[in-house]
Amino acid sequence: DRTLLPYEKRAELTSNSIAKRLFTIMATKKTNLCLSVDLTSSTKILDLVQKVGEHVCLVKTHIDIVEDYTDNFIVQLKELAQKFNFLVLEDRKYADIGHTVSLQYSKGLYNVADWADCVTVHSLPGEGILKALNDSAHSSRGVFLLAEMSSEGNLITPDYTEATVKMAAKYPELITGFVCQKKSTFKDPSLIQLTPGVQLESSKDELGQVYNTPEKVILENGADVIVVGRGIVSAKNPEAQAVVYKDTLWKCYTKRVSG
Ligand code: S5P
Repeated sequence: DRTLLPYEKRAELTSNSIAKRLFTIMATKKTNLCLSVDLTSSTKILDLVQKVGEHVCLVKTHIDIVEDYTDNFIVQLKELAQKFNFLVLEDRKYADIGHTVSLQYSKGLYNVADWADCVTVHSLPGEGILKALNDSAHSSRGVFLLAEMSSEGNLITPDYTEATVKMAAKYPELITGFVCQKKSTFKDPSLIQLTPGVQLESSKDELGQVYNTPEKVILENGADVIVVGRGIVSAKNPEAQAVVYKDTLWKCYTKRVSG
């Protein structure tokens, strides 16, 4: 059972440099919280990350929702990443043919390849998408492959999930882990389970998002890194709420690994 091993042990098993760093950061900072900083103003993003950076292992961006993007925003975000020791995941969910994805990844306004430690990718187009990223990513980069989604009525089937996990096994140096919902989705302890759809206050939104509790996603469903967006971003006091999430999530993890 991969989920019973502590993060520091799993750090020793991985072939992907970002998975190694992320496992190590979690063990050192004692946090498995990923903040999904889904805000559209760069100042608001930087303010929030300044406040909660010390409590998270990973900051997840949707760079294409930022209305006032500049290269300097990235410089400042990366300075915060250095200062607080977290990694940056650009949640781009690439889903095109390999050639197009290699352009989307390393060209254009955002030049994601330049700054994101890892990115999210759909397996839908087939292996070419991973080949493309493998060729254009440098050695300290990672991919979280979408094997399942949190949203109601999504079209991913068990066969699709299984084929996704098989596809990932061909690229051990590239793959950091899976975005997924279930413990049974994969067995390899060197890969990281990133699980979104967590909120303490609510069980769904109006557009199909489904929320589970920290206990459920960590103890039952095998989550390693837990993505929280609006649970923190929309809280009255995001900093205080980030601490609540961090403590609750970490308690579930320590319970899990102590058997
Ligand atoms: O299945 C998924 C995969 C992802 S990456 N379901 C998700 O919700 N996400 C992302 O996690 C989504 O794009 C959003 O940025 C975040 C969840 O945000 P929240 O506000 O619902 O916590």
